[in-house]
Amino acid sequence: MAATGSAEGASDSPALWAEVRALLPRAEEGLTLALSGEVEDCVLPLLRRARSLLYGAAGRPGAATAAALERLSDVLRDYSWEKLNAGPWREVGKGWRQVYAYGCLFGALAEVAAGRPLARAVRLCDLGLLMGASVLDNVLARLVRALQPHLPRAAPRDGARAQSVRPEAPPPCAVQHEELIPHLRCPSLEHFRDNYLVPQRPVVLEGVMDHWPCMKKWSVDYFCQVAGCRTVPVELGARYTDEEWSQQLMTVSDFISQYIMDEIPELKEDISIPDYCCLGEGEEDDITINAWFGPGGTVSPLHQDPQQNFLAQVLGRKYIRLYSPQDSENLYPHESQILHNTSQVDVEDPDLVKFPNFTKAAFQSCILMPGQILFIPVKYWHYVRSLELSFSVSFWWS
Ligand SMILES: O=C(O)CCC(=O)C(=O)O
Repeated sequence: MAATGSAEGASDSPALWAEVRALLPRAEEGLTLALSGEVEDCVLPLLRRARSLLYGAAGRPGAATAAALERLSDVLRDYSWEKLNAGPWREVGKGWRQVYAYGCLFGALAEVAAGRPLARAVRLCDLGLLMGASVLDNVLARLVRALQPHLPRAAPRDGARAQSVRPEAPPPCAVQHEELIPHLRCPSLEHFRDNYLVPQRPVVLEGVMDHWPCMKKWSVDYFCQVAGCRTVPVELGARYTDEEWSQQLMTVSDFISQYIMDEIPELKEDISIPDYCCLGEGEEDDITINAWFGPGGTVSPLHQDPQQNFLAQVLGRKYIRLYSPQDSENLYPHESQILHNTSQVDVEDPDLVKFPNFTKAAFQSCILMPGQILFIPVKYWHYVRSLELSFSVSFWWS
């Protein structure tokens, strides 16, 4: 795909409009506006009006049509946004999330039609992807993919490399009996299954991700270049159990510039699902891939997850401790349902008056280096502290 935008990444190009338009059904009836949940009746005429504006124009819509489409997008997004934020997330109807996604879609299309710089269109797509529900065969993901090559690439920052290591990373403190997690180089599937997966023993795998493109390509500059303008949810605060912890939507560039100094397919192409996942019973599509990107000192408090996990380290090092699920009662899980998978103990500075049995829990630890993959069995408690700017990818599988 050739880049056709101007220096600001403007969309003032008939070729770009044609490319974007080709992502939508050819005929107006094809864009059914079908919703998978109930919404108030007043919304449907707005959706239909936006659709007919889009299909009424032969070729790229003119300025007046683009402005009308933008106004409808604003109304659809504002109205559904209220519904999205009216109660607990799990109670938000899918229909309203789809209305929000349509609002974002019409807004992004209006931006392209108006020939404006593309950053806002990309932001609208990202908001729809994050807060909306899929419509038209995930059109927002396809649209953002089409727009991205037309955006300007951020200039690399002077001399900065992601791998700069803070030499005086605080040493992990040893409180109890500690055992090192064993390391293994490219074990066969059978060996991994029989000695680690079946008995549910953690292991650090080496050499498995050496060929992944991310090992050569990923750096902070690279993230700024390929994803700087993408909006992502960012967790703010040292650990999610802190009072002042919060989440905010911001662009990758803002996050990197403000806090370091998902959902991005370009980065996904640089990793592979470890072959060992085929030993599970689930389908490959059911594997959840999460990216963990943050500055040195970021802590994931001791917690457990309901699936097997391969935590693959790409940039920076992480200090990791593992506790067996058999030790759960010595780890004092929070009582509230929402934090029931999280220990109350600050594992590197435990309050032994409040949590005296914590010393009874044996743990294994490692410093996970770039290129290593840690196998964390189902429900194994894990505590993670990044020792410097770090990027890891986890694969939750069953
Ligand atoms: O790397 C981290 O900070 C946390 C990783 C984690 O908790 C997970 O992969 O489940």
